[in-house]
Amino acid sequence: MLLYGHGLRRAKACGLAVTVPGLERDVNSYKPLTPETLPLRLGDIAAMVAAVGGAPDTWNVAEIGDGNLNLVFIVEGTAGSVIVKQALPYVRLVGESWPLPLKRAYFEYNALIRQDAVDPGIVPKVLHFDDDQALIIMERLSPHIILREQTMAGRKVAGLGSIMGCFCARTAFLCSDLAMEPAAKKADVALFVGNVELCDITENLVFTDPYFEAELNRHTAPQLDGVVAELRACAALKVEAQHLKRAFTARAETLCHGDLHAGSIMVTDDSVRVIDPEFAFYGPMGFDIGMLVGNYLMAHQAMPAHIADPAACAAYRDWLLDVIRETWVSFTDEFGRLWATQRSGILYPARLYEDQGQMDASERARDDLLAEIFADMLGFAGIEMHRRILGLAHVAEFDRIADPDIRAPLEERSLRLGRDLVLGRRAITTIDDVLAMARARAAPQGDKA
Ligand code: SR1
Ligand code: MG
Repeated sequence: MLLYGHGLRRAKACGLAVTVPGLERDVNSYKPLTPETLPLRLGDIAAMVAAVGGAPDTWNVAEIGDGNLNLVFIVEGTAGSVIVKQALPYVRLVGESWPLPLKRAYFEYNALIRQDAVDPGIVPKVLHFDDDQALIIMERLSPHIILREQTMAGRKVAGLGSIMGCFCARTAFLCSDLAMEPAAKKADVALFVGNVELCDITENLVFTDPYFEAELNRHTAPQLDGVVAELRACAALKVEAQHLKRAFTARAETLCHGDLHAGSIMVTDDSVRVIDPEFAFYGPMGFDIGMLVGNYLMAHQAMPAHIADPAACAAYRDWLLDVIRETWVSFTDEFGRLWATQRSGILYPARLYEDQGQMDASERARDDLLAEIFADMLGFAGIEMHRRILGLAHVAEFDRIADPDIRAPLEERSLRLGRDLVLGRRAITTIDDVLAMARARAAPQGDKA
């Protein structure tokens, strides 16, 4: 049977089994944790006891999950604290009417260990994984906070652009056929291809729902009704959105984080860590960096509502644009370094280029690939900007603007910039052009809208 759209959810509701080989679990033993049951249930896990310290019945446990999908607990004891993340069998944001498989914890665990291997220290250290209970016990990042909370407070993060550019380049390059052994790469593609339901969320909520009146959508109405109608009537935009969706579904190039927004990054003023790769899948090299850039661009557009002083706001917005530039520059630098030093996979082999004395051919192949990633990045950024304003899952940068008459004009600027990026992505050639487009669309300084 072919399942498409929200078909997987419908299939499950009808009792049709959708299984992934090797991922059968003991469904009867799974039970969601509570702060009361957690110490007893996890108190005999050696890694947990060592990290938290003291007797389990003295642990302080708090459920802090405010994301869309899972339970998240902080567990504190005499020696320290850890995070326990457990999948729920449904979408927390929506409720039990939207079932979601527990196996997403397995994909998150597998993504975390791969991300740590290619970019050591960037993700929380995994202390324990329990497939049946769909839970991961991991390092607690402290005093880190979610990146979008930091940016809405107008606080900078030293090295943000370069660290995230490197992370995106390392995962893009080292988890692809540019670097991996073909058998290992194909085994990984096969492993992550099981993350069907999380990809289904992205395929629908990100690439499709924003462009028609889907049931789960919401937008600031009636203020945005005009621009929403305009976007949904734009044939070229809807064609490009589906070209990008085809890239998402068909191009299993590399291991993508899959949900790299400003809520999937934790920071201090000088530290950057990546969390939450449960949407991991094999996809286009420009997907993660595109989502990330889309989030920075939304923060840039929304900032007048968060920083009252016009001069401070202008300076902070310039910093956000610098972060975008630095992200892309670091991505290309790191990608180029890996191209020169770790191109051991089956693609663009040195025996065709460098070994023949043709450095120029190697550089041309690299630059062609980077140009393709750049265009994809802009397309995915634009789509992310649309879905976060028109779809089910919004961003706090806009949602926390209480007055719809202030929020809507800023959202509209973002929607229009997103459209410009999606439609213009093949013609835009430099990151400075993108920053100029963002400036041109932005609300004038001192003007909240
Ligand atoms: C139903 S899940 C909605 C969104 O939350 C996640 O964080 C992903 O971004 C997903 O698209
Ligand atoms: Mg998440």
